[in-house]
Amino acid sequence: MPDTGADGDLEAPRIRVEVADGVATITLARPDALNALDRPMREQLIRAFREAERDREVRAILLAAEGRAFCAGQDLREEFGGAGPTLTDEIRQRYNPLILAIHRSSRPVVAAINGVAAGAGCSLALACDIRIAADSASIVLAFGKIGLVPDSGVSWFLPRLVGSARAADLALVGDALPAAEALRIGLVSRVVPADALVAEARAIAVRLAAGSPTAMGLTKRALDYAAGSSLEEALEHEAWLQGIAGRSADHAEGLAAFREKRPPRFTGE
Ligand code: T3D
Repeated sequence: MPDTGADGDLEAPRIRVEVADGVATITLARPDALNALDRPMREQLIRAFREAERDREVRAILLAAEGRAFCAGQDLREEFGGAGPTLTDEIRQRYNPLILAIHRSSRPVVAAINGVAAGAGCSLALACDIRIAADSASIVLAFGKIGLVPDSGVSWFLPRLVGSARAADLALVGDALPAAEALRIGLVSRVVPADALVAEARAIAVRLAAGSPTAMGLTKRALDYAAGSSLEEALEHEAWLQGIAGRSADHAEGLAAFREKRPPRFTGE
């Protein structure tokens, strides 16, 4: 694949998107650079997640990667400042919208972490709802080693996932975390043999796609809201969301399927 991103060609192909069985599989496809994020890749990822949000056929999203790495983070060959955008510009214009597009997607997003997830590559994985790692994968914050601070949501996601003590250790000491340890501390929820990763992650995504889109989207909103609210606020928010879910055709279909002892056919209505 020609590596034409440096000349400003935002269309230089960096990802693949396939939709099947209700699942949009978005694959990072720059394996020669360990799927490092250059501007075309960031741009194409934002577009892919936004398009998936608009596509009614898409009921779950799988974020996967080609080659031996998941993503080595920011492409360190890209230059910032001078006449071009600064780091802060780029973070505001592309990284932050990308993280928000993933995290705020109404569809469940599964990350299949096939290899190292470093720096902003780790951020991509943390923004997903479910992380499944190959037993050979690892997670490394990497920011500190090159004199940067955790960005793209790491400072927000990490303590919520693993607690403040472990978050500080990972961010400040910066050692690579092998998949088994990532599972032990709750940074990923499943670890599978490397050769089974894509099939296992896809199977989970297909199961999610068969669920109620209404319930999936509202469940994500409930979890997100509760992370920043008091118990009283979360209880009230749950009651409000349950009102919406309870009036949905998906709920009626779920009840009918239960009573008729058949699998439900959810429509997202
Ligand atoms: O906008 C902003 O800049 C702010 C945002 C910052 C967010 C960030 O992501 S900061 C963190 C950036 N990422 C890193 O610092 C990680 C750098 N990479 C590594 O530490 C290592 O490559 C890995 C631990 C990921 C993997 O190590 P290893 O030994 O398996 O592979 P390697 O030999 O180091 O790399 C293989 C190739 O990939 C190599 O290219 P070559 O020599 O074969 O032509 C290497 O240069 C390239 N590569 C790896 N990471 C990057 C990269 N090329 C560009 N950018 C990278 N991040």
